[in-house]
Amino acid sequence: PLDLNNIQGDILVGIPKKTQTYFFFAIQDTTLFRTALLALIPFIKTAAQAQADQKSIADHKLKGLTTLIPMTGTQIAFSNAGLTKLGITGVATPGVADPNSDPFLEGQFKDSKNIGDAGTGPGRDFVPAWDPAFGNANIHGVIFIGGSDHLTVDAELAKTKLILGLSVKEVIQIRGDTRPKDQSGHEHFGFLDGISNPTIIGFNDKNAPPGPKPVDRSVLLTGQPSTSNPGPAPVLVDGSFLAFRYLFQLVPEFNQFLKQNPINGDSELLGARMVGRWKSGAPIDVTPTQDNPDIGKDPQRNNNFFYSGELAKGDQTRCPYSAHTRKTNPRADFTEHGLADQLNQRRIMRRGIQFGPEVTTEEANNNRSINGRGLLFVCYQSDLTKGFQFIQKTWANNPGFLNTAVDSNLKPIQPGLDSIIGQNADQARGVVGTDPANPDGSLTIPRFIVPQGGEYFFSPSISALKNVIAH
Ligand code: N7H
Repeated sequence: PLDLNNIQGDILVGIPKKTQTYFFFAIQDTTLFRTALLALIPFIKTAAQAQADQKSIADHKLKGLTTLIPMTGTQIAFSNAGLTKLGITGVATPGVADPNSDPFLEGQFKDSKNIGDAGTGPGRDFVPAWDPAFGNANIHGVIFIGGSDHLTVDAELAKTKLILGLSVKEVIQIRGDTRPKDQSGHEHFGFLDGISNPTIIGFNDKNAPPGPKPVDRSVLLTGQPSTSNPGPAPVLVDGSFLAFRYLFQLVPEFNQFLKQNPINGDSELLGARMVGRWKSGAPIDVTPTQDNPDIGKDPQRNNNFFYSGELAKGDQTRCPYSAHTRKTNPRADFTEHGLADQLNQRRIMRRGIQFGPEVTTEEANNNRSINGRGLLFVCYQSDLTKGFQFIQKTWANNPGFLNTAVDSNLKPIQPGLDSIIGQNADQARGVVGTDPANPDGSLTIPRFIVPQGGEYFFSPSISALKNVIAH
């Protein structure tokens, strides 16, 4: 069984959060740091504790109470630069022979060109156009604290910094906040997010709402014993790789584009066909021509769709291949073509939070962003080359995916990039299929998501923190 007291809470359960502060640090003194880490470990929230927190929030709501229960959850993860500084070896992507092409070992700065970010310079001297805080191997680790409100989280962060003392220095601190009132749970373009995450066999697959098949825990957790590897390295057991992306969203510009390119007079329809869901969360595969907020908020119906039947045979009338949800989880496009195992390996657990203020009247009137806002994207997987890196590079940024390479019987198509997250440096992206009446027609979509940094981290188990890293 899963050891829920050993796994950090965010990976399989999720730290309940209205706000979350990310404290990115560089280790100054390894001896001081190990001592501080030992003192910090009891405050790191486990999966079992996160479950208890979620239950108390659910019980509170059942009683009809709308007040927030003050709570926080602290998590920690390390980059390869951090583990190297601490003399820890053995955390790497299995099967990647060349350390210069292991995303974890080389770090996200070196991988940025590969995943489509803008920047300058040739080959391995490429410098991404990022916030300089995310410079090459600049960041050794991140402590992030999610919780109910700023006051409670700030107090927990102050306590954490006292424990850390002079062992680390801050590289950058970023605060994320869910959006206000009825937009809570919606990302900044306005779409309900956090609906589709993988369920795990033997953990939460019973009573799970209808949706994609549950996956093996080894898709998300490293160091799971198997017949071929009965005794995985202690540092890897119950850990997970965490991909962090600092993604700015150009919201007034996105809204203007929808206004200028309606489908059949309907701007909301264009947005829905770019995402794969309406703003309410209702899937366009279920309700292709108009939003249905009742479906959007109903867990029994909002993830129960598969792009199956005619759709999986190359049809784009209900949902284009370029839609964000179809590009990043092609469901029946794989399962109806004998590729269910391949699809399951690509599932990621998304745990991001929004940052930045609401669009101001001035920004809306001028269709131009003045303030920075977007998504502090976080996802977990046991292998970055199968999860985040693969989805971004080989699916979202690849104009040929999904195509006849998956099934030679499919009608040949060239879907273009993922309408939302597809990255082609700073260039506009060509996308096919947004207009259901003209499925072969293409649309040029400017870049509305601007990556400003990121790093690949490893999120160790409590036992690995105690017995290996702080040792
Ligand atoms: Fe995406 N968006 O608002 O358009 N995402 N995403 N994402 N995303 C999803 O189903 C969004 C990003 C995935 O199982 C929804 O939970 C934005 C990256 C995956 O059907 C919405 C950004 C990557 C899924 C958004 C962003 C992914 C998913 C629908 C950046 C990976 C589940 C809600 C600012 C490389 C697909 C839901 C499935 C869903 C949006 C980033 C991946 C609304 C704005 C970088 C796997």
